[in-house]
Amino acid sequence: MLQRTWNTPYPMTCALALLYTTSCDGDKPDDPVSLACPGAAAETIDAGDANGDGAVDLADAVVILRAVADGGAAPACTAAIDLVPDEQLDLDDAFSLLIHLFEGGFSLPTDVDCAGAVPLEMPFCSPLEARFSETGTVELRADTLDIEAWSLAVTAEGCTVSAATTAGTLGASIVDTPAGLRDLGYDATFLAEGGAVSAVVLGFMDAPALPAGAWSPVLALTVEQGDTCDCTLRLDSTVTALGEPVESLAVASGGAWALSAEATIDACAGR
Ligand SMILES: [Ca+2]
Ligand SMILES: [Ca+2]
Repeated sequence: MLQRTWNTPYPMTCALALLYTTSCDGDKPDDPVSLACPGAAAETIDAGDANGDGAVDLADAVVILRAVADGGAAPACTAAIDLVPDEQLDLDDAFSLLIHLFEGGFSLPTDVDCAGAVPLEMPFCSPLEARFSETGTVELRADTLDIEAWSLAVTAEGCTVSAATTAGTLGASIVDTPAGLRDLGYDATFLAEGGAVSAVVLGFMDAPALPAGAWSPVLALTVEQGDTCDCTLRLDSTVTALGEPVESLAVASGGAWALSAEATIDACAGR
């Protein structure tokens, strides 16, 4: 496995080791739930893995978008992200990856040679949290990271998710009423077996971000009660809607930052 130098003091390095189930000789951080870490460097880089962290997810589409807009780091391996093969990196490559991930119908190339490619440098673990409000709205908060995009995989137990939308949240468009922060960008929000998925990129050529240091509503859910009024919502599972299996993550600084949350809300409230 490629080794990356993390110029970070203990216990940050320790927290990273814990999350990736490698060895760690020290004490566990007091509050590991609130500490998110970007993906680690991968041994090999496959098609679509623009940041080289070994996973193909929304963070890679954002890295391509930022590289096209000339405002971000060059992807780890150009051959891995020329997904519409024309030896050029442009919006088509980013769109195709978004369609592959969240809508289905686009297959990634299989014959990619990225020997010797170097994964992108990632910042260190940082406070980043997700939660559900009492009404079932997903909220995100980061104190130092600029969250430019997110994908959410929501599962429900004891109830049914009957609607999922970014309307009324900061994931809504700037031209919506009420206005969100999404300027063009991308919004793929679907109901799925057992819950819902939502993938949002706040901007294509520009890079708007959620406000730091505040809870931001990003996905509004409507739930129908089951046998009781208790409705447990979680962000800790993989859910598939139309595209690839989706995990819950926030995208900041070119990396994918894992999210988790769980709450039991009252599905009978207001009835
Ligand atoms: Ca990746
Ligand atoms: Ca291309």
